[in-house]
Order: sequence, then structure tokens, then C-alpha cells
Amino acid sequence: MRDAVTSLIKNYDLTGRYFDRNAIDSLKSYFDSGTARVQAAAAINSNAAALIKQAGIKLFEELPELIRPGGNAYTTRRYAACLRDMDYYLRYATYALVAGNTNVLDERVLQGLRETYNSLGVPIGPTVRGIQILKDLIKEQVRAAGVVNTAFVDEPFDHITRELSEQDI
Ligand SMILES: CCC1=C(C)/C(=C/C2=NC(=C\c3[nH]c(/C=C4\NC(=O)[C@H](C)[C@H]4CC)c(C)c3CCC(=O)O)/C(CCC(=O)O)=C2C)NC1=O
Repeated sequence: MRDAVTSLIKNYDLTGRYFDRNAIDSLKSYFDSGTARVQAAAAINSNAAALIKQAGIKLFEELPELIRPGGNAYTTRRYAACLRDMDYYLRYATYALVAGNTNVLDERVLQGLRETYNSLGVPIGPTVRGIQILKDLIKEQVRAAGVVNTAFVDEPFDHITRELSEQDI
């Protein structure tokens, strides 16, 4: 698992270089956004359960066929599995937000996920929609916590949806 700092060090160490201007700029930008990242994590942490619940309600309002007979989230067990997946996405996105790096998502969440979803018939499009709904709710929450520029919140959520949607070659 890597964060913004360790991944930078790894790159420079590989070629035995001192930090150059680019490295310094990227370190500066990571540390400048540090307080906001921690504030975001705190805002998510204090509301995670409610945010997941709300995202689920919104998703199933938009796509009610998911919870009707024949839908992938139909039955209590699968409904719960769907919300649990959203909870995984939120928790790991929070780790990635604090790390300033999406590596934790690749290692712990995304590996083999698309294959699992395909084999269980979990539809990717609606999952992506669910993650985007979650992202919007989180951004609202983070804004309410006093963080002005919430653009950095997009990164881990967009990373998950991009990787999930990627087509097989
Ligand atoms: C920490 C990393 C991690 C992830 C991400 C993860 C996902 C994950 N989701 C699963 C199932 C599932 N995932 C969903 C999700 C949904 N169905 C829908 O219609 C919605 C669109 C969507 C919710 C937004 C459902 C319904 C199942 C159960 C499918 C089944 O058993 O038939 C499964 C199969 C095993 C199980 O049921 O537990 C895995 C491995 N597991 C992990 O360990």
C-alpha cells in the first residue's frame, strides 16, 4: 500500500535522484491539502452509516428494478450485500483520500472485482451510479464541514468507477 509520499520516494529512489522541482511541487500540494483531507475523513467517519443508507435509498429510487424480483439486489441478503459493497467503497475511498493515492484501492478493492461481479450478475452500470451518488453526498458533507475546495474528493470515487467500467480487451 502506498501514499503520495512513499510513491514519490519510490520513483526517485529507483533512479537514484534527489527530489527535483516536480517532486517538490507535488509534495507541497499534498501537504497543503493535508488538513482538508483529514477534515474530509472526519466528516465521513462521523456519518458513514447514515451516508450509506441515504445513498442506497437514492440509488433504489432511481433504479427500482434492482430491488424487484429478478433484480440483482432483490432479497434481503442481496440488498444487504449491495449496501455492504457501498460501505467498502466508502471506507477504502476514505483511506485513499487521506493517503493522497489510489494504490490502496487497486490492491484491496479492485483486484478481481469486475470478474466477481460478472460471475454473480452484479450490474456494473448501476454500481457505478451508486458510487457517484455516494461521492455527491460525501462532497456535500465535506463542504458542510467547512472545506471550500472539495475537488480532491472526486479522485478515489472516480478511480473506482473508471476501473470498474473499463472494458476487457
Ligand atoms: C473490500 C473489497 C470487497 C469488495 C468490493 C467486495 C464485493 C463483493 N460483492 C459481492 C456480492 C454482491 N454485490 C452486490 C451489489 C449490488 N447489486 C446491485 O444490484 C447493486 C447495483 C449493487 C450495490 C450497489 C450484490 C447484490 C451481491 C450479492 C450477489 C449474489 O450473491 O448473488 C461479492 C461476492 C461475495 C459476497 O456476496 O460477499 C463480493 C466479493 N468484496 C470485498 O471484499
